[in-house]
Amino acid sequence: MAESPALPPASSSDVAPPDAQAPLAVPPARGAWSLAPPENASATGDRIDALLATSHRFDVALALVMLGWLLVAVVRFRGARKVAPDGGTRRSRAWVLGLAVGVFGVVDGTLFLGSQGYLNDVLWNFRVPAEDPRTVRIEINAHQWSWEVRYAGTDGAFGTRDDVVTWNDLRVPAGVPVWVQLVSTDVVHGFSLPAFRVKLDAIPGRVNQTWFQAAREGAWEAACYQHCGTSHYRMRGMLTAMSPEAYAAWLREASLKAVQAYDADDTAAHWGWVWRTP
Ligand SMILES: [Cu+2]
Repeated sequence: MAESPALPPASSSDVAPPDAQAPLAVPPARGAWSLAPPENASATGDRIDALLATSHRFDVALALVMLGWLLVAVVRFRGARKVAPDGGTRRSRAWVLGLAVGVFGVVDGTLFLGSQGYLNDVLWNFRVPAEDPRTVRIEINAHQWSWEVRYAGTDGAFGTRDDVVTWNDLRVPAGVPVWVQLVSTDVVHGFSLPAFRVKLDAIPGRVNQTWFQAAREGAWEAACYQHCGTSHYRMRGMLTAMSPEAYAAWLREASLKAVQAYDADDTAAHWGWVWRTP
């Protein structure tokens, strides 16, 4: 990750992508008042959801204990004579300290170990996409304000004439690991696939990476989760998970068109890099 990716000249972000502002077939939004996380479309998203649910259970339990104690104290000591505060006895202080450390250890320890397990098993476990021959590799370049997505095309190599480039339109096969390497042309952006529990910063001069696997076919939103300028809201893309056959057919056709439309002088189009493994 030490090298900087080959980024296009800054002016290329001024060139409006052909279809970046075209209306997207976004599925209807859920109710604004829903507290539930978005639909989980990822093969591993249930681990994040379970961790979140555990965290919420702790929140509820601790809030109940504190509110309960508050209520007991208000009722029990109602009208009590005012006494000067004191520091308590050694014994009472030890009790409070022990309780605080115990609650902290159980709550934060559980969440820490759960997060660590998810990171090691899934998020940082790049052996999964590296060892799966079906893995699809995608390079994403974030702009103010759109996502430019590059596929290696039928030859499987990046930076060649048959590279497929799309704007705000991610296509992946369902049931297959998708390995993403992400850069930014201009400012810091936040690449986010809410239905896949994916969030990753796009930082100029850095290649960040993540991977995910669509559990089924469908279409979900891709968004920028960091306010990156006045038109931040326009960085709305779609991720479409297709059957592996449909994906292969789409890539073949798009690859063919890319070769026909290839322009060696269009320097802004040549921002891809040779795929690098960590
Ligand atoms: Cu952004």
